[in-house]
Formats: sequence, C-alpha cells, structure tokens
Amino acid sequence: MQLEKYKIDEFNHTQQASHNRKFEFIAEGIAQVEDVLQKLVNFQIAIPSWALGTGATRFGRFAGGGEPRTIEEKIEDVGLLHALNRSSGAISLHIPWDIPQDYKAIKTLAAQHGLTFDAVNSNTFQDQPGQPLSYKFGSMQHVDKAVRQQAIDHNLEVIRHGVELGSESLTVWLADGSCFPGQLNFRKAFQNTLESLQEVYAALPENWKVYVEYKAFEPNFYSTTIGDWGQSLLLANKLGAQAYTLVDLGHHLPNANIEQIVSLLLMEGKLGGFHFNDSKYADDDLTTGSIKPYQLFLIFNELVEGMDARGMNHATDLGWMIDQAHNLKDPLEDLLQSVQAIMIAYAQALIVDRTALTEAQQQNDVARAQEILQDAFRTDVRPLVAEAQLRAGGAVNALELYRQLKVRENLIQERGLKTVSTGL
Ligand code: AOS
Ligand code: ZN
Ligand code: ZN
Ligand code: ZN
Repeated sequence: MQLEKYKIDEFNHTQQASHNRKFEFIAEGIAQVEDVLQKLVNFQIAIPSWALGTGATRFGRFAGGGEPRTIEEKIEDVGLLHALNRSSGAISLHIPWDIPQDYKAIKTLAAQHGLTFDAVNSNTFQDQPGQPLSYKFGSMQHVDKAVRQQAIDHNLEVIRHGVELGSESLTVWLADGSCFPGQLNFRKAFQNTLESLQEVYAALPENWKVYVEYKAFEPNFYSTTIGDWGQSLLLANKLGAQAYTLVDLGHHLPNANIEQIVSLLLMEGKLGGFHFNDSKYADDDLTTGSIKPYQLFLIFNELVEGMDARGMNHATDLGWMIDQAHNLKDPLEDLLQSVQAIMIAYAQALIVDRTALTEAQQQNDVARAQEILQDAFRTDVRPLVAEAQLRAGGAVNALELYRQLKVRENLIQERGLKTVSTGL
C-alpha cells in the first residue's frame, strides 16, 4: 500500500488549529522547547519484524489478516509506520524467520522507506527444519560441543546477513536453562555459554556491538543461564568492549527496579539497548506503556540523566527497540501506540527540572524530589510529541490517520485475509 504524503498533509491540515492551541499552551511552560523538540525529532525506535504479525499464545493464534508474508512486506509495513510517525526509522530482523536473499533489492526498498537495519537477532531457541542437532537441552550452554558449535555457526551466519544489510549489532537471546533442579551444572552451563559467545565475539566486525539479552524465566522454569542483568553484565565484561547488556522490560522478576538497573548499567558503560514492552505479570506481551507508564517514565528519566552525564547521544548511542507480541490488536496499531508511549515517556523525561532535582536530592528534600518527577510525569506532553512528528513530516495523530485511511483494510485487500508471518 502506498501512503502518499499529500494524504498526511491533508489530514494535518484538518487538525492544525486544534493542535496549535494545545502546542502553544504547553510550549509556553517549557524551557528550551526547541531543544526538546529537536531531540524528539531525532529519536528513532526500531520495529521488530516479528511484531508485524499477530502474536500467538501457546494456546492459539488468531490472525487478523493482511499480515506481511515476506521480508519485503515487513519492510513495507515498517515503512508505513515510519511515514505516519517519522519515529520508526529502523527494522530489526530475526534469522531464520527472515532470510534476506537479494540484499541489494532489500536495501534499496528499505532506503526508499527511509529505514535502516537495526540489530540482527539470532535464533537458537527453536529447531529449524533440517537442522542436524536439537536445541531441546539448550544451545550455547549445551553439554555437547557439537550443539554449541551449531549455535555458534548460526550466529556467525546472522552476522554475515547483518553485514550485507548494513546492520551494526547482533542481539543474542538464549532460552538456555533448566526446568528441574539437578538437570544442569550451573557453572559448566555458564562457562560453555561464555566460551560459545567468545567465538561469536571474535567474529564481530570492528564497528559492531553484541547485545546479551537476559530473561528471568520462560521457556525454562527452574533456571535460566542468562537470567538477570548480573549474569548478562558478567558475560559482557568478560567478552570485551563491544559487548553490552540488553534490557527487555518484560524479563524481570516481579517488581524489579528496572530504572535502577538501567542507571547502573549506564554508569558502567555497559547498557547496549532496550526491548520495550509492558506486562502485568511477566514477559513481553503487552503494548509498551499500557500497564506501567510511570515505570516507563522513570526508566527514561534515568536514561536521560545517565546519558547526559556520560555525554552520550540520546538518538544514536543506544539501541532502542520494541519487542512485543500479543494476539488481540492489529499489530500496526499496537506498534503505533507503543512508539507513541515511548516518545511520551522520553518527552516527559526531557522536561524534568534536573537542576531542581539535584538540589532537592542534595538537601534530602524527599517530598520536593518526588514532586519534581511527578510534575513532569503528569504533564500532558502529547502536543510536544505531535509537533515533533509534524515537523519531521509525519501525521499529527498517526493512529487516527491510520484508521481514516483504512490501512488494514487495504492490506487485507492486497495480501488476503489468511496471512501468516513468523513470531513468538
Ligand atoms: C524472548 O523472550 C526475547 O524477548 C527475545 O528478544 C526474542 O528473540 C524475541 O522476543 C523474539 O522471540
Ligand atoms: Zn526481547
Ligand atoms: Zn521476551
Ligand atoms: Zn514472549
């Protein structure tokens, strides 16, 4: 489906007067509003190729129709999102769910949509058809060196695909662990994992990063070999300067203080990137910001503070990505909502009065410190985000326009009702 720019302009025109009123109202109260807007314009969130189709639970999958069937259609879908909000300028591929064949054509298509290739993801948590050895008992941790080698080789192949596409990072998430006490020798599993990762690390191009993702549990329910940020950081430190920890918001034990984890990882220079999502109980299945928006804001508050303290570029020095999959909403609507939630949390973090907060902290003025944060969180920054997206050439309200243009209906007409794309 083609989304012509004039349709966006026409829509914006109908919204302009009401937008201007709201924007001027909020802009008045914000110091350095132009600076904030520019940061919002620059900020880009990568879209995972596997979130473009309806996710499955282990009990069933209810496809919504018009879902992308090929890598080209996935790029087109992310292109649609990016045209609407100008904040989704990258796609993250998962190998072998996505197998790029004609690199040149794929790169050209992505460039036409203004997209770059974010981290490439390896998959050693499923057995693929024709694969000689099984990952049933793990991949990089496996007791059998031949299985570990197969996992290493797969990661090397993923890097090769990424290099061809101009990606500059590899995300490794391992499902490795155990379901019952006694099943695994923790130390040996960790050492095997480290040695396997070292071989992958040795093959990283100089300008690449490797992100080590952790997850508390699932699919393993007794132990996960990279189960928390301590284990991930340990690996990243042992691997070297190109290795970083990746924080997936849904991968913590209940009530973990993720913002504190983020702050310390940043301090150590070892925070590599994010998988944004939300959850009520566990894992990564709900729309970012749909359950715990205050937590999302507090995380961004630490990100902005910590990145500024280290002189980092908000837009480019971390890998920002969404990782979620659920089974009720139109995936594109869900992604528009997620990007919006991230932009809102970021904007709120940008308007925190940092000088006042530092002062309050120095004076142990607890109530004042809390007020300063909540003041930013309770500000309706949506007109700020809309203004940034307008200036970048997007729609003043991406989701609204998506519905008006009947994008999903168009995609169903183009691709059919029974479409399946891969994902978890
Ligand atoms: C799995 O829970 C992780 O979040 C990984 O990032 C995984 O590769 C991704 O979710 C695709 O399944
Ligand atoms: Zn993830
Ligand atoms: Zn996950
Ligand atoms: Zn999941």
